[in-house]
Amino acid sequence: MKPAFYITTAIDYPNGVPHIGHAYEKIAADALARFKKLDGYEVFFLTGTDEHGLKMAQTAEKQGLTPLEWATKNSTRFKQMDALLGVEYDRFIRTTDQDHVVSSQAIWQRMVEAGDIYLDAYSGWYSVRDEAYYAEEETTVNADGVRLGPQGTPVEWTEEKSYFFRLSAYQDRLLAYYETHPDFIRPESRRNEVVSFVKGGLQDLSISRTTFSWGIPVPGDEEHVMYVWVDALTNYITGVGYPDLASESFKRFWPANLHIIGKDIIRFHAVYWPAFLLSAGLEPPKTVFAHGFIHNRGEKMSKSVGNVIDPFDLANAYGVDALRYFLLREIPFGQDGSYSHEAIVARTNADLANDLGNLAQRSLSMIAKNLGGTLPASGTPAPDDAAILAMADAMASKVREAMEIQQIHQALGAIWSVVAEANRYFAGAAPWELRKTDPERFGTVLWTTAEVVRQVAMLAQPFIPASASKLLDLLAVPAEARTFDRLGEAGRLVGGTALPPPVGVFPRYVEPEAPTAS
Ligand code: ME8
Repeated sequence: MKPAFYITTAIDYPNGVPHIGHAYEKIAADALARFKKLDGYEVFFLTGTDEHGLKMAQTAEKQGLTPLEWATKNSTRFKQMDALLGVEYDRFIRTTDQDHVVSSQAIWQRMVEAGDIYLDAYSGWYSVRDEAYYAEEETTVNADGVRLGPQGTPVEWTEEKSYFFRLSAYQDRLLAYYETHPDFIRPESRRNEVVSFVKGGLQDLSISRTTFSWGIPVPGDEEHVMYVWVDALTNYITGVGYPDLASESFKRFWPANLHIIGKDIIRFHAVYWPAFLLSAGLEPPKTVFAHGFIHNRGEKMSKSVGNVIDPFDLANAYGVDALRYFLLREIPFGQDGSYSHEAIVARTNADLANDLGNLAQRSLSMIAKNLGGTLPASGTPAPDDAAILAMADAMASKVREAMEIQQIHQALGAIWSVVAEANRYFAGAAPWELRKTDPERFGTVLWTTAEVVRQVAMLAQPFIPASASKLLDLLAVPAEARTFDRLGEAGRLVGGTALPPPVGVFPRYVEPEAPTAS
């Protein structure tokens, strides 16, 4: 039986259409999921939308829609984004799904039974936009006399009855958990942040609201709806069958291997979530990985500045794989990064069109032109041939090592360093000269190059799935021979195989012509 691997993304607020930050996270998680699938795991990949809360209700009202209509409209757009970008999830969960309501009420009940939930009154500075209360000292008053929370959003003094979660009781257990599970929070810098936050002391958490009704009712007290984060985090267990602990999927996939989230929501995932799970008698996930933020030319994206980037526009302008490659290669996973037209064009043309595209195109068209499209035999390798082949064979373990610690950019770096070396090899071997002088070595160089391209394309599948698959088609690699157990010797190209006519796989990005002045 295959080992199991359960990976999730954050569930997005469908309070508008998706932006490039949403796309980035889903693409990264997709690459990690595809990698594991190709590497022999049974993968379950969960993503979705987080649809409750006051903000959703308020925006819906402004649009003249019910909250569910508004959520449905935008949730559909998130699904369309996934379809366009090749994000192949196993389930798209919506927190308005009926099974999720059942699951959220079940975990709540378990936390009640554990003695961790009590009713009290709450007052404090509440930000509707952040859906969070702040302490007085976290707020400031701006020049217009408006009080703002730490994220710069307006806060209002609010008093309500509320259920509380006894988070303060979990400080020591959480610290012990971080200590014994060094991989629970990644990257390392985030882990340190979380540990020092928890060491600073934890306050009990207000986890219900009575001032609005767009949420999951608290079991046994319908005047309250759950705080949206209780319901949101629970999606990760609903997705694999909670509360049915005996279900095949729950037994197989919980605890999750990897929650991929952005750096702004690490506290919810690395402090509240494991505390809720421990309270309910469930194991916390194995790893929470926080990625960085994407900025537009170094500037924070915001609707008011008008520099929010639409992933649909980008995919249409540059191509899906060029966009995926750019985001995953350019930004060290875990750090912030920037998007610009120049940077994506540079990556597309240098790495994809020139380096990999030309290598494949030149070698394959030589086979088509001079050998009638039949792959030559491997022949007797000269030291140069053996060296580049050895480098290609060593690539898988480097890529795997990087993916194991979510260093996606390093995985791509390892693949593209083989591409660079293969280009040097090809230029040095000068097959166009060997054709007349040494036909046997001519064949060996072309076979070797094709075999290196095969392994590059195999390992590139998680990142640029459509293009990698086209390359493998050009090498006549059958669909069932594209999993990672066929890397290296196990899947060598065989001389004598008929190859289809080569076509370009990586188009260069050419600037659209500027309209001529008239
Ligand atoms: O936080 N760059 O939803 P969300 C990179 N519903 N990532 C970004 C980003 C940017 N500019 N902006 C946002 C929520 N993100 C909650 C999650 S999970 C149980 C509930 C990331 O739509 C952000 O960090 O505001 C988060 O991981 C995801 O996009 C969804 O953000």
